[in-house]
Amino acid sequence: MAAGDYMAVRDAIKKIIPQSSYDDGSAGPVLVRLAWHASGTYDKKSGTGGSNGATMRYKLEASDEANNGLEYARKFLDPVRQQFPWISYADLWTLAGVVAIEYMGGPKVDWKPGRVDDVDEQYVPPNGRLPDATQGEDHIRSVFYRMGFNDQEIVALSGAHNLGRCHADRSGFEGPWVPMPTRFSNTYFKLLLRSEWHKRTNSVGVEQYNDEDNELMMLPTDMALVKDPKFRTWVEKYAEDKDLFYRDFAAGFGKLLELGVIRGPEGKALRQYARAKL
Ligand code: DDH
Repeated sequence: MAAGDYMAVRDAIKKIIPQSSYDDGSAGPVLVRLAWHASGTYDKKSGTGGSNGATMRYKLEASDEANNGLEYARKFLDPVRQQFPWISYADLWTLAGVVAIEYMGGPKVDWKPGRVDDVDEQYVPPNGRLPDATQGEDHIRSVFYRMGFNDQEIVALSGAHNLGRCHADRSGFEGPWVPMPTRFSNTYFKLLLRSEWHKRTNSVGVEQYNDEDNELMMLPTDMALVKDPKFRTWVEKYAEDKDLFYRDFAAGFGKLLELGVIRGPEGKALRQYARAKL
């Protein structure tokens, strides 16, 4: 297969998404989460973090509690990487997120190659940069403003919780947000507004919000999106207008994957470019 044939890589990623013995039969949601966590370490002020370098390959970042369970996503992608050894892990992880979103019925997200893996361990971002689900609106804002996002983008990106589920042995939370967690939609926003959510202590002693039947769940950070008036305005818009949500989600996710990726003259990204701009 010719180096640079990203269409072939996309096809190979699509083939590993159905996983009959995993979760809801799909690797899609955990692949989206890998792309997000690989990128969401970005710090605008210092230019550190972000998807370039695939620094989650290093133990320090892989062992950040927030990244528990992402080893599944990385393992699902091993055969793809074996088939296309020329693609950087940084490109593969971000592309897999984009392919998974589209595969599950979500919008097309712009994606550009060029991320590189040959990044020294000293550039691994410190642990603790990803959001903590037990917190509220101030914490959410400080984490996402650090990356350069505004309130509207925060709510749009949070719509990724239409996908997948929480696992007690990974985060301490348990359950899916929506009844069809492998189908991209704006149901999460509708449920946030329409259902009654009850604070419950789950089977491993962690507080979360559940619906009447204990089938669906919300995190404390999800609830902050309807409590905070500025966030709530956007939750209402996205609950009403699916096309608007898809458009804004695609823009936000595309921006997320580009954070800290500064390409040199030949399109190759270098961590050093980001640092030189400090
Ligand atoms: Fe998330 N997320 N997320 N999330 N997330 C979890 C699962 C998934 C937070 C916490 C959690 C985003 C924002 C936030 C996905 C995508 C995105 C879990 C459960 C926790 C906890 C993990 C587990 O137990 O396996 C918090 C806090 C925030 C926040 O914004 C404050 C964003 C922005 C995205 C994105 O993709 C743009 C996806 C997908 C999952 C489902 C993973 C799976 O395995 O299924």
